Parts: sequence; structure tokens; C-alpha cells
Amino acid sequence: HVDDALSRLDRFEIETPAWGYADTGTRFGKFLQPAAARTIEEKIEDAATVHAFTGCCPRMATHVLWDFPEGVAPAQVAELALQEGIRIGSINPNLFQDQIYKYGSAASPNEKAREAADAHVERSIQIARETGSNVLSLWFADGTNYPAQDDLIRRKRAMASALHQWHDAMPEGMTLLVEYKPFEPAFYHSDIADWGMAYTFAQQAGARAKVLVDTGHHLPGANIEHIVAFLLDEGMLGGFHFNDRKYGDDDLTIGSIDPYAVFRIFAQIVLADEVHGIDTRSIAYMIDQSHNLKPKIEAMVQTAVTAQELYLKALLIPAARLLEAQASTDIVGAEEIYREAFYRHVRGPLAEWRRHRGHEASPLEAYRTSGIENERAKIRSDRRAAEGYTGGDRTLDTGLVRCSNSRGRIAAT
Ligand code: PSV
Ligand code: MN
Repeated sequence: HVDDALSRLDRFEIETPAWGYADTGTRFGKFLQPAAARTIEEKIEDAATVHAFTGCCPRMATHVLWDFPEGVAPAQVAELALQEGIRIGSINPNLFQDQIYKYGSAASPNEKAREAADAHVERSIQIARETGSNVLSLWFADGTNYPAQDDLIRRKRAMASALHQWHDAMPEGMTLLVEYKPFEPAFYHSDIADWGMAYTFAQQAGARAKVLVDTGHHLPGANIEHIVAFLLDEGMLGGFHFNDRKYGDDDLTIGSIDPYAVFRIFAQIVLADEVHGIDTRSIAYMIDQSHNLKPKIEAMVQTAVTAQELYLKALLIPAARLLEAQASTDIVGAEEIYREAFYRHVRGPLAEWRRHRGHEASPLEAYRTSGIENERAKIRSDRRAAEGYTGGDRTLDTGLVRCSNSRGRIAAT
């Protein structure tokens, strides 16, 4: 059974986020790391390093505003990624940072804001075409902060109509992912607050729209694996943003707070496939973590490896035995099957499996002893100093520094 489970791990690819390699912070401040990436080239370099050490992170998600400032040719970015050994993954429009979005984007009462959102998403779709990406991933900061601030039904209709229009503007093979989040930055209502709203919007948008489950975007106590099972059976689970949370959406490392919850999510995916024959192959697994304090690459390697470990444990659940226990209402027996799989030692078999595939047996240890972090810190500090960059003044690195020609790679057109 272990070998069988391991062979299924081959198909488990995890996308890492470009924004997770840059300096980020909270709304109270941003603390810089000398090795953090600032340009798209540096982010690609880091994502490629994560893939080189783990062998399971072949794509990097990009954020349009931060990674494709006007003047940067998307095809060249895709080409550079290829040269480094990865591909450009999901394209994430930014519908929240510009002043025009003060009252929202697609649901804003301001027509100019809705038009800006349309134009930005159109451009994002074009970038997806040019980079060879087939996933357009939408997260909205849209919402209100005060009771009575706006008309909730008007906003709902405006959101639905925008999503429908954007869905239809996508080329054939592209998927639209609709992400939900209960609160923040909006603190009274969010226009897509939970999975039910994301599901409804996705259905109304069209056949290629699916729900994106960001594990950190649930109110305390929500049963995420139940949501996952429900969406799977409806054919509406588009993908995940992995992270963990303690209180609210806080970008903690997946499994760092509640690994058993992550295991239970993976268990639903494995059982949907094994017991119900549901096709789970097109689920997009993506990390959405911006680490303010952990070194970025280490955090990303640690996250990918943790996800592999927990997924493998779920793959080790003996589905037939579980079904038997469930059918005979042997509740304790059924739960013990979960627990046995969860407490299995998987690091040994995983190391062996990696070695066979020519990867590092222990990716995190290998990276930590590689000296890359220090080397990159030195190169990037010097580069920053030469460019007179100080940073630290904004809570989010917009990455709006134009990719420089001087390093001779991505030409600004
Ligand atoms: C903000 O909450 C967020 O973390 C969402 O989860 C998005 O997926 C991500 O930023 C990128 O826009
Ligand atoms: Mn997310």
C-alpha cells in the first residue's frame, strides 16, 4: 500500500506564490529580509530554487500588478521562468490596491472602479495567454465596513455580472477560480464571504468557473473538509490556497497549528477518488503564505514538504476497511483507521521516494546547509544598495520597481 500511495504522490504538484518571496508585512509595518526577492526575476529565481530542492513545485503564481508592471513583456517572463526550470502558474489580478478601489472593484458603486476592474482583468487574461497560464485566480477585497453603507443586492448583482463577463472573455482552456474570505479588509460584509457565495457566483459565471478554498479563509470552527467533500461531489472544487491560521487569515505555515485538520481535508480528496471515482486530478494546489519573519525560501520548502507528508498519510488510509467500519457503524474503528494513518511515520519512505526520483532526500535540510540563503542575501543587499532602494515604507511591496534592463534579462518594452 505504501508504494501505491507514493506513486500517487508523483502527481501532487504544488504552486508557490511570487508574493511569498517578496518582503511583506502587516498593516503596521514591513520588516525587510536581506535575501527577499524584489523583482520578478528574483522571485522566479527563488521559486525555481524551491522546485530544485523539493521537485514538487514546478509553477509560480504571479500577481499582475506586482509582477507585470506596464512595460514588462509577459512572454519574456514566461521564457525566463522556463530557463530557470519552472512555469508561470495562476494569474492573480490585483483588484484591491489602487485608490480607485476604495469602495470595492467589481461590486463598487463607482462605475469608474468597475471599469478599471474590467480593464485590469482583461489585461490579466491577456497576460495569462502570453505566459501560457491556464488559471485566472480571483480574490476580492470587495465589501463594506459599516451597516447600511451600500446596497448588498446591487453589489451581488454587479459581482455576478462581472464574473460572468470575465468568464466568457477567457480562452477555452482557462479556468476561473473564485476565492472567498469572511472578513478583512472589509469588516462589516465581504461580497464573497463564504463557499456558498463563491459556489453560486462560480455557477452563474459559467462552466469553467470553480471555487478556490483558501484554508485560512474560514471563521473559527468551520468544518473545512466537509466543504471540500461537498464541492468535490458537485464538481466545483477548483483548488486550494494552503496556509494555516490561529485566529483569522494570518498566513501561518500549513499544518503548523492543526496538521490533523489538513490530513482530514486530504482524506476527503483521497476518498472522493477511491470510493466515489470522482476525478480529482485537476485540483490546483497552491500555497498562499507570505512570511514576514521566516526566511522565504525555507518557509516555502518546509510548507511543500509538510503538504506532501500530510497528503501521503491520507493516501495511506485503507479505504475498503474504512467503508466496512462505516457500514457497520463501528465509529471507534473508523476513527482509529484515520488515526493510524495520521500517526504513521512517513518521513523515511518519503526520503527514499525522493532519492529514487533524483531529488534531495531531505529538501529542507539540504537547502539550509546549501549556503544559498546567505549568498542571495549578499547579492541582493548589494543590488539594493546600488539602486538606492530602502523599502520598508509600504506594508506591501508593490514590486512596481521596473524589471531592470541592466541585469540583461527581461527587457522593458
Ligand atoms: C488576501 O487575503 C490574500 O491572501 C488572498 O488569500 C489572496 O489569495 C492573496 O491575498 C493574493 O491576492
Ligand atoms: Mn488566498
